[in-house]
Amino acid sequence: MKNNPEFIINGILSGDRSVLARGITIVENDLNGAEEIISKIEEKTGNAFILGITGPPGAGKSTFTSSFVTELRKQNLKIGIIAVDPSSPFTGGAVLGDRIRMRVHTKDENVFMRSLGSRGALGGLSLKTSRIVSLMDAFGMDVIIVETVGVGQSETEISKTADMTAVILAPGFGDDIQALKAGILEIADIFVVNKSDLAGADKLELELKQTLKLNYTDTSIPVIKCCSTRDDDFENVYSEIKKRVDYFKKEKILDERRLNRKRRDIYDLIKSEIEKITEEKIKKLGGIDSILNMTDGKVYLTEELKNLVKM
Ligand SMILES: Nc1nc2c(ncn2[C@@H]2O[C@H](COP(=O)(O)OP(=O)(O)O)[C@@H](O)[C@H]2O)c(=O)[nH]1
Ligand SMILES: [Mg+2]
Repeated sequence: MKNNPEFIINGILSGDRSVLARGITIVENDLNGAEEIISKIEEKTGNAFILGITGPPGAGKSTFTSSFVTELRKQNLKIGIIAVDPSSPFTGGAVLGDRIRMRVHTKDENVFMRSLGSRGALGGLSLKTSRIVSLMDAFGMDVIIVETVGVGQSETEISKTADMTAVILAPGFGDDIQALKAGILEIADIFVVNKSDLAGADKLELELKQTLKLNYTDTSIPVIKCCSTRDDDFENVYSEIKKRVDYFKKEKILDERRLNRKRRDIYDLIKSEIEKITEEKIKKLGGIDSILNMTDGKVYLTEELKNLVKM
């Protein structure tokens, strides 16, 4: 009863936090009813602004998120936070979450935080993230922040769920700009130079601006310097990000991003269906060992095997 799709959908649309949590669990683990929930919730989405926050571990993403959320709450905005940590199957996600919770608004009814690990990753983490974003969007969040660790391909992929991505750097973590993964620089719509209280922040800012000037055609990418352990800078952080959002809206960049997100999600969805079919097929053929027997232990597609797969 409690997992009944209709119950979940109504609960989410009426703003019930515990039902939202349950709905996320259903979608995250691909439990019965997930597709129905998603299909009915989709039409209620599109209101939230999705901000991706990425960068090297330790740069201060969670701390930044926490202070930024404090500022957003002054504007009375409802906030969803998704912390994705694909490298840590179980506890990692929770640790990230706890770290955010330490400062952010545990008792604030208008902030909802969720951690995502890589468990149950069938279908891909970006698709899962995207779907959880949709649930939060339908729930009525104004802003949804997706924090991902900025290393590797999968994180870059997840960041494409966002309408806009802020890359957070800090002295000591990415002060050698050249060493930064090209991917992380390319996905940035905004740069944040965090830990402005530490030596090296000015140098990092300067180097970053020079790199941008040399390598980028889009000269509008802002570099925002701040200290995330204090709230002082965040009025400015907010107004800089707001300016960028307005620019994105004006240039219709958001529409394009959202269409791309849909394209990627449906692609991932089909891929995950094919994955399921593959699993079933292998089972039908008697399991992976009997398939190896068919090929005399060699790894190649015999005509017989090809035909069996197609059947
Ligand atoms: N000095 C200083 N430390 C910071 C700042 N922002 C974050 N930190 C610290 O950097 C460490 C890593 O921060 P965290 O937000 O967990 O980084 P994440 O891994 O990118 O999410 C923590 O010990 C924070 O307290 C800052 O602006 N200045
Ligand atoms: Mg973090």
